[in-house]
Amino acid sequence: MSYRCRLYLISPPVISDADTFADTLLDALGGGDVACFQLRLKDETGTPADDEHIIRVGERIIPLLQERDVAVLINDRPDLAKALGADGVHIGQTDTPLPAARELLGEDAIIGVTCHDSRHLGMLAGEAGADYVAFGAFHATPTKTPPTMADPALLTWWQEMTELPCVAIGGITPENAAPLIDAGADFIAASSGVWRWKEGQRLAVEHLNRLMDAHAERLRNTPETTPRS
Ligand code: 3NM
Repeated sequence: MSYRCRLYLISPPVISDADTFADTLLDALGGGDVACFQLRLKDETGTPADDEHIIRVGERIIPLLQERDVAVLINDRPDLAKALGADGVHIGQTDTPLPAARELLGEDAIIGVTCHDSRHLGMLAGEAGADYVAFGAFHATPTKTPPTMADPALLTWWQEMTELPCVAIGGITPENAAPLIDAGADFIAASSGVWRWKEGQRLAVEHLNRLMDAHAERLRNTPETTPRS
């Protein structure tokens, strides 16, 4: 059996105009496969946008994403995920606890948990019923001051030990994603690496998909030597 790593797109931290961003988003989606989109409107200090703004942006872009089979996750806020009809939520270690998010959103919702660089946090999230865990940051990023830096070997370890999907996050660009895909990430998460990519968001999505295709092709050709084969 083989798998293909997929792209997990994170919104830019600031979206001033929902209509303008909707066009930018459609351009990005034209670059290739995107598994999911996380709406995360927070500045570098971690201060979130106000609820009305998140709702305004969400109402504008969620239908565009869902009608293209891109799952939509809301950062930190199960209540807003429910209000907006999103597919799930991404929670940090200090946000709403997973059981409360599950209670609110139900069994079918996708709930992902930030686990920094910690196998232990990953295991706890798995036991609590997370649908994926996110490890990072793998590179310096302008989007957030990451609390930890993670090593790609963590992805390989996780991939060998568990079936729960892992997301690599933090400072990932088309230029540096390949070793993380090779290490065993099920998803590559990117915000600035797409929205600030020098050749534009569409080419960033295209480039990342090419890397993932190339990796999946290598897995198919050497199934016995690769993780999850
Ligand atoms: N979490 P970019 S790093 C949201 O390390 C987030 O937990 C991180 O944006 C972590 O792709 C990060 O621009 C920022 O680095 C992701």
